Amino acid sequence: MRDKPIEKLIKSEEKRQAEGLELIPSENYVSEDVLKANGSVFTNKYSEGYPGRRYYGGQEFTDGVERLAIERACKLFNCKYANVQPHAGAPANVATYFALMEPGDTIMGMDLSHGGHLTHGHPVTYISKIFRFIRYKMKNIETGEIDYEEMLEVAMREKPKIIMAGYSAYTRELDYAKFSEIAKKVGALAIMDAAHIAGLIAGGAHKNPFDYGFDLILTTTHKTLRGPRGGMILTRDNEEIAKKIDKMVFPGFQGGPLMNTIAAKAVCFGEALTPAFKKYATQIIKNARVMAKVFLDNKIRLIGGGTDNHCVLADVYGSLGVTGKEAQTVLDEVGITLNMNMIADDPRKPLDPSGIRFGTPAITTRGFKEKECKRVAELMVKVLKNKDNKKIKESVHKEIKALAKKFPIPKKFV
Ligand code: DSN
Repeated sequence: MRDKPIEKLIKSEEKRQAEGLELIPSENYVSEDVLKANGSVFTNKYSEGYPGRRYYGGQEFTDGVERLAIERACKLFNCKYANVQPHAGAPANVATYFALMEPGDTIMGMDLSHGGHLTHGHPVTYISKIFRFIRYKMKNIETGEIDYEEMLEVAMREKPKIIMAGYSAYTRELDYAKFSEIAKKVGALAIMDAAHIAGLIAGGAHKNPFDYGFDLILTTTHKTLRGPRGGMILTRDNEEIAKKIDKMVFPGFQGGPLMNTIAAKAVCFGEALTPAFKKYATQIIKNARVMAKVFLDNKIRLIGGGTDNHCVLADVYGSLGVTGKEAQTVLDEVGITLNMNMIADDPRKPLDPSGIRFGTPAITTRGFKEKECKRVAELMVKVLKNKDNKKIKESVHKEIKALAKKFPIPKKFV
């Protein structure tokens, strides 16, 4: 590369990723093929519109790429329609709201501190000024059980047009049938924001919301799904809804699609259709459960009481007197990257909350099984309990580096 400062930063990031362990639950490593497609000449091409009806010439090959991405996405999630153009998860969510609602309409979503996402209506977002967001919460923070009775009661009263499921920091599998039943009762659409667990659904390790009557699944493509950074909107079988979505994504909301990213999405979906991906999806959960158990055995409170997915949410402040920010910093020092996170009804502030959130997608991609995950969790607890002990931190860092070396980031998965 001729741009030396940027080359140096890329190389440094490569080294950081290779030598440390990535436990941020929304991050992963893509295959060399995904990376190649993402860095391909399709980045040069404008292709506003959809396959067969574009506004620019020279679309002989872009159409093939987008058609393949759509076909594979539909096969993967067992649905009829896919829009693979959203640049990321937030635009996918916002375009969906605008496609299916009028300003002032009501959307019901999970409270942010109980695991919901900003785009499900947090007051800091601009969409919260356009639509009316109402909340539901967990009924029992210790088990993660959602308060379905309250959800029904509030939905009956407030008549939302959309009920959103799917979260950023939630560890239990959902009762999709209950969501659908409530949505039907009040005439709302049931929509799943599957960004975090799309790979678990695609790999058959989690139930598919479409099998339980959900109307749409919105997702990113770069988390458990292990593709390029991007978004996607899936519609089960309603052509009218799918048409509204297409119209809102383009020209309603976005301009030219990122064809290089769509090519990379197609490659990722192809990889996710293989038996190897099923094994990976199942292993993610086994690994997260082992890590959760180590924390529980050490009497560290977990929000939801454990995990059914890729993610663990620990109340480190309540259990160890270490704040989320301190935990994030001290673990970073020993080569473990994760993020501080609010816990349900957190008494502390978002920039120094009570919790940490960590997950297993990236280390599972690296080939970690239960044995290694148990060890990593033990080392995390050791560091958290001895956060000021330099000697312990040095020895843990050494062990983490050795583990990372033993499990290099793979270039191929199938
Ligand atoms: N930033 C994503 C996450 O880390 O969960 C959600 O947008």
